[in-house]
Amino acid sequence: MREPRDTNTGDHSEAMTRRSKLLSLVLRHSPQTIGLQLDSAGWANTDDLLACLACSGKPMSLAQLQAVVADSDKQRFAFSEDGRHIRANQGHSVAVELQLAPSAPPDTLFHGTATRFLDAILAQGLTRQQRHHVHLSASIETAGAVGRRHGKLALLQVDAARMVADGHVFYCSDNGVWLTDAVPVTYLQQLGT
Ligand code: HQG
Repeated sequence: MREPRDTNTGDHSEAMTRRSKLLSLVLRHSPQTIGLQLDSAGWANTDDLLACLACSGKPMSLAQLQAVVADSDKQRFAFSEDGRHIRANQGHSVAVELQLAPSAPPDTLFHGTATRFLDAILAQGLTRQQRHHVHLSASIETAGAVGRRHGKLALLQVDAARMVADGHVFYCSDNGVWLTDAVPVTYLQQLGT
């Protein structure tokens, strides 16, 4: 099996995954855990982030941080153009305004979930739960991977074309995840897995 190794840091993927999870925690959900502040668009000052991590006993070098950003399989994080700021591309539970522009989605999108959520979803539609939006994928494969994180996979097809025609707004995050406020049941169709 391929063992991703970062040339700058000599790290194995396990350490990278641990750092990626730590960054997800502080840049999406709980910056206060390490005393970090995000601005209203979710950006943290890169130097502040490294200082706060060090002060919390979780030191990370700039090279290690850059490696996580570059290697993240889903492009979870992004630096500002000058590298002085960093943020998570999506998935926040803290209040941030990502300032994404509305964007036209493909006609069909997909959502992977667990079978145990199906009854609720087919009664209420997809709702955003702890996140800011419902997350949808352009590919069935990605939706499958997202759904399997939760348990036995259930796949839903979303009639995005009809949603757009009916006035629903979509956004595309910097890492290609399609976001919308909610998907009412009428636009959902269950697929075989
Ligand atoms: C379900 C990952 C009951 C929904 C992925 C999902 C994604 C309902 C779960 C990103 C419901 C929420 C987001 C309703 C929705 N009743 N359950 N009415 N409506 N649900 O993790 O979409 O690794 O918040 O189906 O790649 O699974 O974090 O959302 O199963 O892009 O970078 O409630 O997370 O990215 O789970 O995943 P989540 P998600 P990262």
